Amino acid sequence: MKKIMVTGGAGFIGSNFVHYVVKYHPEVHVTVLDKLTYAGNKGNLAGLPEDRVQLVVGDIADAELVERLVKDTDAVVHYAAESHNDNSLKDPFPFVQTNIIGTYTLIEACRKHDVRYHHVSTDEVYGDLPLREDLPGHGEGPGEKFTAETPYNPSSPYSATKAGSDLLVRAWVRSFGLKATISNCSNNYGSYQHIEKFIPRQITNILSNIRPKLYGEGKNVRDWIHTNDHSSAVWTILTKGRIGETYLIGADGEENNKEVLELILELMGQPKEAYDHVADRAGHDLRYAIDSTKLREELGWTPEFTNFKAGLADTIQWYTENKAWWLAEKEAVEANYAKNNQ
Ligand code: NAD
Ligand code: TDX
Repeated sequence: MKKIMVTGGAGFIGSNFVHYVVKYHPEVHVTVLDKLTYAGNKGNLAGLPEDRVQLVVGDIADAELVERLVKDTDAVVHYAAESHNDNSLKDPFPFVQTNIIGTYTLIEACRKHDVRYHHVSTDEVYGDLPLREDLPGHGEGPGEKFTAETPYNPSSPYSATKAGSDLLVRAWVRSFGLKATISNCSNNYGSYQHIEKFIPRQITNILSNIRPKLYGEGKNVRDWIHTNDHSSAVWTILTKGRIGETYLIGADGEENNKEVLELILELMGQPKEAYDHVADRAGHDLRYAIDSTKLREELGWTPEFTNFKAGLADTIQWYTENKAWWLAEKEAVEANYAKNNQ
């Protein structure tokens, strides 16, 4: 694999993957296809060698452009998406357009030119799980975490469009022999994450003297993974995964939102109670938890960045030292949340 195309490579997780490939796989050239929406930032690719990484600004739903790029590549790794649940509740259309039509456009081009395709998706396609305390095996019994066999049951317009895109890929594998793999990962954190998302929103609130905002009671559980570990997992699946298979990516990082917020407050030297409870998200998923046994046992992947407190401290340091990356957007992001009392 000498040439790969990474869609959404100027976003949070896609750009991390591009940095990962440049660092660890010097034989590979990367073409990034990214529309540079509000969530994309050229600066996320700053410092990468021009002979290794080329940015093409364009839309994954532009069939002509996509075909031109795909026919000249060995593999496509598809990260581009509208990615924020709260936005999907306000205006679902861009989610349908990018996540479904965009994916369709990519897999059609890959099928036509017989190009290897990896589809990056989310654990949210499986819906949500009960809290551990309400389960007989306390979250460790059979069926008490998501596996590749869990039925799809998405809750939000975002997760429904991601589920739809996954199902398109599965159908293209079965009906057309598309050489595809799918990964469904849990919640990522790390540097370069857009400040609309939970962890960077709270860090940048504190840095802006705004009180952090917790939805509802904060009992909702997310299974946190450092984005560096997501990148190594995707590379492993791209290079060693079995065609047609779905692999779940997770690092056993379950925490409830209140615990995460209290840890951020502690690491930033703030009182434990210095936050506001705000309006809950409509249809808010209760708990996500990934069983990544298949990926670990079949492909030998293991996460490296499993000390959540240390990872959070590094992330806080990054947002503190890189105010120029987020400051200009902060006011508008908060004004948008305020419209919904969030
Ligand atoms: P992000 O919103 O930070 O980045 C998305 C990128 O896609 C941006 O650079 C944006 O400009 C680009 N993009 C959007 N629409 C486009 C279009 N029509 N054409 C070309 N480019 C377009 O998202 P992220 O958090 O980095 O997520 C990346 C992928 O990983 C998504 O597919 C998401 O569903 C998946 N995922 C995210 C998480 C998470 O915790 N953030 C977890 C699991 C899976
Ligand atoms: O201000 C907030 N307060 C709050 O309590 C925000 C923005 C969020 N929350 C809660 C909602 C969730 O329970 O924090 C949790 C995490 O929220 P998000 O960062 O919006 O992530 P989530 O909705 O869990 O989805 C994320 O993980 C799966 C990504 O945004 C998706 O792209 C990915 O598929």
